[in-house]
Amino acid sequence: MNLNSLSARKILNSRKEATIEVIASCGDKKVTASAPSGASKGKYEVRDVSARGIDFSISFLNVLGRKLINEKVSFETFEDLEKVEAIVREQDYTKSLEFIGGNALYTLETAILKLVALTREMELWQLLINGKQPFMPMPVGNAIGGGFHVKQSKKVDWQEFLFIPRGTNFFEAKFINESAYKEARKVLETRDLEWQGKLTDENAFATTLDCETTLALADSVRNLVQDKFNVSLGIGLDCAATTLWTGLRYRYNNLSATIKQKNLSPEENSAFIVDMARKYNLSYIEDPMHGEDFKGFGNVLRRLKNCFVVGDDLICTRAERLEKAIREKAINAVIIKPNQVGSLLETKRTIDLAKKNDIVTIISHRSGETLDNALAHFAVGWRIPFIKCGIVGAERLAKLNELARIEREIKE
Ligand code: 2PG
Ligand code: MG
Repeated sequence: MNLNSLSARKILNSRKEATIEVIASCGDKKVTASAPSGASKGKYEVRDVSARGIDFSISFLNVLGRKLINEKVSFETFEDLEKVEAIVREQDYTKSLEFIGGNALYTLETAILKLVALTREMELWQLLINGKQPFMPMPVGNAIGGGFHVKQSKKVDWQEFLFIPRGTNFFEAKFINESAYKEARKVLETRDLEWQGKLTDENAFATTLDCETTLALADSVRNLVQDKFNVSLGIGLDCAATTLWTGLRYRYNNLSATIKQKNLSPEENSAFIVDMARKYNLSYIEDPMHGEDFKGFGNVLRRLKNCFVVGDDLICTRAERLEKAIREKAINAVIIKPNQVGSLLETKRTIDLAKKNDIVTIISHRSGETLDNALAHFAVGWRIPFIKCGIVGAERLAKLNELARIEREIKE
């Protein structure tokens, strides 16, 4: 496939921030790809856009697009992205993609892959899966939240309270999460009298309750849903602990029903989280400690059985950080966010390393999202067992509905 056109423009994401969209064509085939953006970012993520601003990233893409067309660079496989990255690296050799921005590279590569798939008359996931057997990921859905995803001052300190259904198929699991979301609203209305209907950036309920009371609420919702549908539902947390870390201690503003403000030492923080995980039988804890604390993650992991201890800000989708986490036995699961590194080739290297070392992978959206559904295809194409992409809202449903469609087509 040779490109006939490739251009970039500015669009708004779900948080009404400007982001990049790439439009590419070959003959009468045309695709678009757009990039998400995080609010609670890891220190080792690439920049979203160029240090010179989003307009510079867009101009860069427009110039690069002309170069790819003039030089008749051809793309047939995922590995052909090497050709793009070789050119990009000549322009920007910085680790954090200071010059072009990670979202420029991410949208460019995603658009090229979509176009390759379209011209080869296959779906994006089929291009990526390389003839292997597909299986569907299970959804990890954010129903209640706080932290950096909420503006109001009275909020829960942890960023996300997640439901993880054990459905027999994706469609059923998605339905269970939607039901849990509806039940959560009803329970919240009776227990959080200060809640004014506010939602987080990911459309989760922005409770004013403290950490432990919110967990107890999630536990009631789990019981209700399990009884109603005779299914099994797990509860997870994304503490996003880097956002609470002051450099010495973890600052909580809404810790428990009896203790409001408290600064916990690293030992106290991990003890509190382990205690909560045991008490509420959590099956998933993301970023319990701040993004540099490999040892602290390891302490949590050692003390919990049957629980995913997940590195997000700790790893930032970087293979070398995952290597360190494996060496230090810090985690047993890892978040994969392609735009944390910009490069899809690097994203895939991190996934392969995780799989080789029995680290569970969870592909994830960002809190600021677009209607792009590529994430659903990455999940199936790279055979990733879990996808974290919210429960409701157009930009979240773009991925969930696409997965339901893919599942139906795989079955046919
Ligand atoms: C996270 C994400 C997505 P953000 O921390 O896992 O839920 O948030 O995109 O703001 O980094
Ligand atoms: Mg996270």
